[in-house]
Amino acid sequence: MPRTVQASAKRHPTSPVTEAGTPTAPIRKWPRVWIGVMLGLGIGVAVMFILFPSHTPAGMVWIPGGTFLMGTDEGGRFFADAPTHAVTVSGFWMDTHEVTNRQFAEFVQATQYVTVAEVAPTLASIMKNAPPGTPPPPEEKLVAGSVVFTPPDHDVPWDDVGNWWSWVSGACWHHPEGPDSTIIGREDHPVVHIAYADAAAYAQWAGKRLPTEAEWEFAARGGLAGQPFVWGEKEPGAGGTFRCNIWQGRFPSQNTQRDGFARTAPVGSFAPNGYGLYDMAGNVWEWCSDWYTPDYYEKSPKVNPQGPASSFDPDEPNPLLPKRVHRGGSFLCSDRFCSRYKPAGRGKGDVDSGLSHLGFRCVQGP
Ligand SMILES: [Ca+2]
Repeated sequence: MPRTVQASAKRHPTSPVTEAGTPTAPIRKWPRVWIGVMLGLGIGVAVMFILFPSHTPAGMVWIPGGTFLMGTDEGGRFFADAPTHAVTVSGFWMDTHEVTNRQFAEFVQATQYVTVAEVAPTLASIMKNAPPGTPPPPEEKLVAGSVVFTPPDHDVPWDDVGNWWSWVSGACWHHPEGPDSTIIGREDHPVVHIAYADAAAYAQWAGKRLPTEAEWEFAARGGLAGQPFVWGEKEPGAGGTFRCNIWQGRFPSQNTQRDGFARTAPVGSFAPNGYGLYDMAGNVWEWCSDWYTPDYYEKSPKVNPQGPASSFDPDEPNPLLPKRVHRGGSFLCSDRFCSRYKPAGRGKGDVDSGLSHLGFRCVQGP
């Protein structure tokens, strides 16, 4: 009956019926609807996975990634963190805290790993990176050891770090201040005297890797934009509550320890940042995988920058001494000397040198 067909078609102009009166629209439209639903679900699941992936690795938190303003235009004594520039990083997992003595001991027990500081350097290894004309050190100086913070008992000029750093034979991760010191009682403090190769070996053993400098800074900011500190804008000790382990008093001779710690603090002693990360300011410096150059910020790629191809430090007698980036500052950071515990603050270090305020934490891809 043509009239009925026409009448029905009129009532459902986009849903014609067959002559038998069976609507065709469900047959033709449902697939489109389902395609839309499935696409929507798929995109939703992908977004949820990026934002909140399942199977959180133990001791890690998900850093969602995104675009942020890296660096600072604040200027100051250490200005290698300028200019501010937009950088995008992909999401990743990050250790909630610095690798502890307890964790590093597990690694050493499992692998029999020996750190750089525990092996006597060879003359060749020392001279390899020495400036031309440097006389070779006497043989008795070729002993295993590391560089230890040794505070003077009086004010000293700041232009010579030798006034508070000493080479101590026998200093290493399990003897942080020298052979007579121990980590017993400091199992949950961050491991220190870690050379870059040591940190990388631990990360590989743990199925992880070291963060890039961009990843580290993104994570340190904890989701905050343009704030001077990893927790926001309040000064570290505002209101009498300290927010990180840095230095109080006259650096380097007088540490009033108002934050409770003269040297390292147990990880997690202070409140975490917005991503749930502890000690992203102060306690110990942390290795990043980027080689160090002072001008990288001016020309770094915008997406997932990995650092320059090699290092260069014009402040060194040998500018080609291999150095990588340190981040986060340490218990030695003092507003009177340097404030590199701020999220943009950069450090740098000889890849073969551990120090008593240098450790690391790891990251892992999704
Ligand atoms: Ca302190």
